[in-house]
Amino acid sequence: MRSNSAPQALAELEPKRAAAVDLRSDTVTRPTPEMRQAMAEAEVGDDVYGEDPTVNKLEQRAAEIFGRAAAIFVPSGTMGNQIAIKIHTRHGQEVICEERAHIYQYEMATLAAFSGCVPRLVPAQDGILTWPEVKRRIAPAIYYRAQTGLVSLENTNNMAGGSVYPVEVADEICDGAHAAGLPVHLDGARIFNAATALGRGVAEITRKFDSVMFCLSKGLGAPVGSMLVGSREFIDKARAYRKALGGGMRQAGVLAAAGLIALEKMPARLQQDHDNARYLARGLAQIRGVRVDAAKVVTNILVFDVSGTGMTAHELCAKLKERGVLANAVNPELVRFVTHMDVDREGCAQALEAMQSICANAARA
Ligand code: TLP
Repeated sequence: MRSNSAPQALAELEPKRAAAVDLRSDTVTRPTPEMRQAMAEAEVGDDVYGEDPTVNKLEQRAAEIFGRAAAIFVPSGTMGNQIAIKIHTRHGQEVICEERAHIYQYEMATLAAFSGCVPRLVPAQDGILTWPEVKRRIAPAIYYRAQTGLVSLENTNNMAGGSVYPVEVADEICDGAHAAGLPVHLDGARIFNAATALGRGVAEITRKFDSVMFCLSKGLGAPVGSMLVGSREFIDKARAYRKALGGGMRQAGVLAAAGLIALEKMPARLQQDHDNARYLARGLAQIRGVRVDAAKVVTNILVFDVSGTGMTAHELCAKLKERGVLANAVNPELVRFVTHMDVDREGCAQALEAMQSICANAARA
């Protein structure tokens, strides 16, 4: 292990901000100057040998903050989720999840390719499952039915507009699943946003889950990386699967150093992103042809219906781009805006102005 001293000029390097108002995702956040400094100065070693002190510290802090025995640093949220699914299930089983779940929609069918499972999809109001809805999808113990291997929840639920599980609802699902002999995984990519919205701690709102994945590289601003937390035995298995997937990183302390700042300091600023998202939602609700319920925007994601504007979501996003506002279409009707630390209130006002003028032009045409 060896420590590197920072090149002098680095501290002065203010990262250049993109000119566009980028509402595509909170994944676009760039590391802060403090993160860059910590990265340059990080003590490092070979993490595959367990010898990177900065990675070890990050894993220890994540375990402490979540009140768990152990944690592991993984390159991405996708890898964290898929390792957890692999550990909890066997080939030929079903995984119960909400129909918009990231593990199903955006993880390249790894659930099937790697774990040999199929999703049992559940539609849910605002993306929030309840125990009765989960319970009726658990396969009966009949030899000719594929058996349920896992229940997986997502909090916040990304594509349902960043919705948040009330603690009692998630707890009841965990209790019910456990009583039925099933483990429960949490895709908590944005669990700090959920905790902020609920005014509760992450350990408290996740304590009943068997495993939790959360991302450092979204609203918390780290450049790369996610964490998986759970029991010691679970994390030991996760270490082997991470290596199998090519996720064994060497001097990963340069990344973990930024991750530590993300974990310790950045949750405190998430409320600003939530306030900006609510501000955007209120503005959008005034625009003819746009449908959004501002009261339901409780974190940093808004998914709104633009079918009344006469444009598809893709057409609208192309027009926004011409005006320096980047956003993603979820499908032909829905657009997603995600607020984060690299978009301030002024940027949000600019996005609203662009929306107003594009929709007014479309209405005239
Ligand atoms: N989400 C990304 C896209 O993949 C859709 C985004 O822009 O929101 N779980 C949830 C709930 C996520 O939203 C994401 C990323 C992940 C897992 C995966 O994380 P990464 O991108 O690190 O693999």
